[in-house]
Amino acid sequence: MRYLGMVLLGVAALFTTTMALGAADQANKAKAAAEQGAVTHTEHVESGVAGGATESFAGQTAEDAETIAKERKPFPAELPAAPEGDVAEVNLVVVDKTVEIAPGIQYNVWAWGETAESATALGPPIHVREGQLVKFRITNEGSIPHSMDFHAARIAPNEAFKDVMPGESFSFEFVAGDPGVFMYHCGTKPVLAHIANGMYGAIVVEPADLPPADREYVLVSSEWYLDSPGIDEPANLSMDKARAMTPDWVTWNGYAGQYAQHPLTADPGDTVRFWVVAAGPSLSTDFHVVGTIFERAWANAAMHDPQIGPQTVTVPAGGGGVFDVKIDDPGTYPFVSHSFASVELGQVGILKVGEPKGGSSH
Ligand SMILES: [Cu+2]
Repeated sequence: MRYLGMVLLGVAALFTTTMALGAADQANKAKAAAEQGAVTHTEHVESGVAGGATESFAGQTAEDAETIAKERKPFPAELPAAPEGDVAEVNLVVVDKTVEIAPGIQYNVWAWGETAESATALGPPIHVREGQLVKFRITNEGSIPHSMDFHAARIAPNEAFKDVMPGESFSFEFVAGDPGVFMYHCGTKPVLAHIANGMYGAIVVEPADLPPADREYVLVSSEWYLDSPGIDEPANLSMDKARAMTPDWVTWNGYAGQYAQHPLTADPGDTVRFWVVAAGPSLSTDFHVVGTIFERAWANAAMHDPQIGPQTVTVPAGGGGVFDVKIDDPGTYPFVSHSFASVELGQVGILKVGEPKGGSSH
């Protein structure tokens, strides 16, 4: 219970109000800053001196943070269906965008998505089956070069993972011959900046012989390094903080505490499978579900060799892991990185099993 108390205290702290600013004023400033921010940011990163701030903005949220968090639609964690047949077509568009990474915290990212409109930081979860041919196309509608590095591919990186100039598209294909969950990311230099600015995601390569699961969720861990609080105007990357590995926020699927506010769900007795990637850019995640023990854990996504019954498993930066839990008792079960500084910085969600009795009084 002490753990749960700590976790929920952490969740509550996420929504602590620290600054007063009218919402309309904030929106206008964000819009104006977004219009200028991309250029400024680009210049900074290209010159390698993006945002020199080292002061921590951890835990600072907008005045109406709780309302914002409640009303915001969470990033979809459900594993999408894999395409039928022998070919999986994946098309991603890259755009400059301002997104929210915590309640009321705006940040200028390099986003990608299936369309420019749907693009966000992180990219969408991709699901293919082992053996499928992945036909991939990247279209760069951003202002600087970008690229794609699929960890699921065995391919010459100098040919496939090359920079794509603004306004251009590039295609390559690979056979998804190795099952697991893999990171994908932009590999353009400085890679630290491109990953820190949202250019990452997860691709699930599902083996044919995996035991069935009732619910399947994809979780990507990542950290954010801000050059300002991101409240009065959108934050940009602080390269100094990124180099020092001192994040302001650490998130599941790009947004602090979103699944604490909007829990993932399961029925009692369900087998729930988490496909987890640690995108970093630099920190690993020590995956743990409070109140249960993993039925099976495919550490490092080595799908031929599950571990039975571990409590916490490290997912390294740039790596993946697959985790099954089976929970019979209704309740709210937090999932965290058990490196608890990450929980303090926003990396906590809730798996709600059944209809838990009462509130979260403990
Ligand atoms: Cu990039």
